Amino acid sequence: MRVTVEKDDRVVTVRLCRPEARNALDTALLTELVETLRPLDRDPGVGCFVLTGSDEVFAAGADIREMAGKSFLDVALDDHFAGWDAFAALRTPKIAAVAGYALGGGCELAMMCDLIFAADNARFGQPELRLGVMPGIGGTQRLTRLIGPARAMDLVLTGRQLDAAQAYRWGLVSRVVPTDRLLAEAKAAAAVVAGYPKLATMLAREAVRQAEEVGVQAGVLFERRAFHALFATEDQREGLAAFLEKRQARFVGR
Ligand code: CO8
Repeated sequence: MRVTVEKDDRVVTVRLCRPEARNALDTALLTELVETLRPLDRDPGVGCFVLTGSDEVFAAGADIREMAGKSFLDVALDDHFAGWDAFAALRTPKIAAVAGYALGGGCELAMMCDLIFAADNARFGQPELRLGVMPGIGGTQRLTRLIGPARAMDLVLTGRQLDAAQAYRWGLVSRVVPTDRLLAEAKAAAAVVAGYPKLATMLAREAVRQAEEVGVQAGVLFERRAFHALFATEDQREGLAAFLEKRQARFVGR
């Protein structure tokens, strides 16, 4: 088993646990992760995912041993790493709770999540050039959008690491917390997200994601249509009514 899963009410916490390889992201881990999360993604009883590692390592990137045996044809014909797109495509909001190293594919995996919370010992980096390869699951694109081309180019071309404070200043992470508070903080935020109607959180995160993909006009149109769609839900009526009646909303997920 390369991942463990724990459910608290509407929050599912997935922990990468391959300590002997510093949570290197091999095909078995990918398969287990995606097969675990896919049914939960569709489960109306699940409102947010938290993805975490250990206190020392979030993930040390692609499994270098697994990559070492492969030729160009192997990776090209197999479209190696394309399976990670299935993780990015999960629609339930995901929070990466990163302590320790998030390097290469580990940093890229964190960036596939909607929020990154960093422990004060977190270290982010894209060191792939040192291995004669380059980022391969979205790092060149997501890092550039998050922190801008000058900083992304610096990290990708030098392979140097970013500590948590700098990652926060550069906008890679949303919060920095003491390592021993990381999971509690991530789960508490996840519980807030999971307390909202799932469809509304899914559409809101998709709309924010659109900003990475399209121009403002098309993005605003996407937002408007998603906004309109929520008027077809009971939860929208309940949320507005609860405010006006000065009471707590009771969402039903429809
Ligand atoms: N792959 C395979 N095994 C690894 C990896 C890895 N990425 N990282 C560590 N290990 C193994 C080591 O080989 C070692 O195994 P063994 O005990 O059998 O010798 C064991 O884990 C412990 O490693 P260390 O002794 O190095 O542990 P430290 O705690 O001293 O250091 C570090 C931890 C800093 C994380 C260090 O292990 C390290 O630098 N690892 C490599 C980081 C790296 O270069 N990552 C980039 C990989 S390339 C990549 O991600 C390409 C992206 C493309 C897409 C990715 C899709 C998933």
